[in-house]
Amino acid sequence: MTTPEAGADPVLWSPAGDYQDIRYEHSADGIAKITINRPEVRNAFRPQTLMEISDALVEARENPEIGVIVLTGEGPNAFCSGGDQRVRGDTGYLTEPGSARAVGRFHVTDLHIQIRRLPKPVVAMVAGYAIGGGHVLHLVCDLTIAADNARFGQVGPKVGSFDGGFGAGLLAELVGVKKAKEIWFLCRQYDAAQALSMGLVNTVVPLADLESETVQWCREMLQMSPFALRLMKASFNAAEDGLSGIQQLAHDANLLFYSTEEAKEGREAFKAKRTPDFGRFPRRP
Ligand code: S0N
Repeated sequence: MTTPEAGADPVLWSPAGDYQDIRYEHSADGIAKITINRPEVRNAFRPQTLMEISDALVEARENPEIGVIVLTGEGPNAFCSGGDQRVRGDTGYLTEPGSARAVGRFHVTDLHIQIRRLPKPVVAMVAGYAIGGGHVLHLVCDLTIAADNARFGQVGPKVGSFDGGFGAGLLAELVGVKKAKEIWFLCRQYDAAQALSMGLVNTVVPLADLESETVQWCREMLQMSPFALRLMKASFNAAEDGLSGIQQLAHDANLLFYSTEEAKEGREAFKAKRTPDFGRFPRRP
């Protein structure tokens, strides 16, 4: 069990999984916390890290006790510094570097989608650097709570890479196209106050208060209707995600439709091998 830091709310985090690159924990009141635990490389991710985050996200999604998920990095120095350059091969990031079976790809591609598809709010809790692919990770989260020592930026054009997916499109939507191009073309770093003023984060708090503030935001969301939150998240994403965004929203609507007498009449008639009687249901204006 991880005890709270001085000044933090009394959150006792209980281990909820056994991983190598991350810590996965639950609070008693419905918050799941995923911590990238590689501080020696500023919490850079290798394929193993991303697979473990993905696995924890599946648990958090399926677990009915969990309402909100926090994604963070270990220690005060970094949220995440992006892909681990030491395992970057010529065809992507390598799952088994050095071995004949080493295969490169971008595991983070599917993770971005998984975070956006997850029907519960995902909150990035950022202390220190959110850089490169680590910056895109906070972008794809629903909210970002930043410590006053946070620093944000993209490094792709400096280190021979780029993310033209959510890393470009979402960023442009958040801060405007000109600013997004500046961020990518010049690879500058921006401090927490600058990030707040350009709409990149939701709030900035002293480092010592980061976890208690994040937990407070999570607890406020835990008071809300889970299905309304789910539908709002799907609605925000629908425009950006095109047909797959509409699909999410439509399937959510179908989830609700299943509980109506009208939908049940169709199901029951089929099972009873009779003609359905939809005549008693209103044709709503
Ligand atoms: C984060 C930075 C700014 C921190 O600077 P600071 O505090 O001065 O610390 P350092 O001394 O630089 O670092 C401490 C130790 O950590 C190691 N380290 C840091 N970042 C990484 C990293 N990303 N990979 C491996 N090691 C890292 C340092 O080497 C140092 O180690 P020691 O103590 O042994 O010397 C600064 O560290 C920095 O700028 N880091 C590099 C940032 C970077 O290049 N990130 C990768 C960018 N690319 C991606 O993220 C890929 C994203 C991706 O997967 C993708 C997805 C879809 C489409 C495209 C892509 C794509 O490839 O971009």
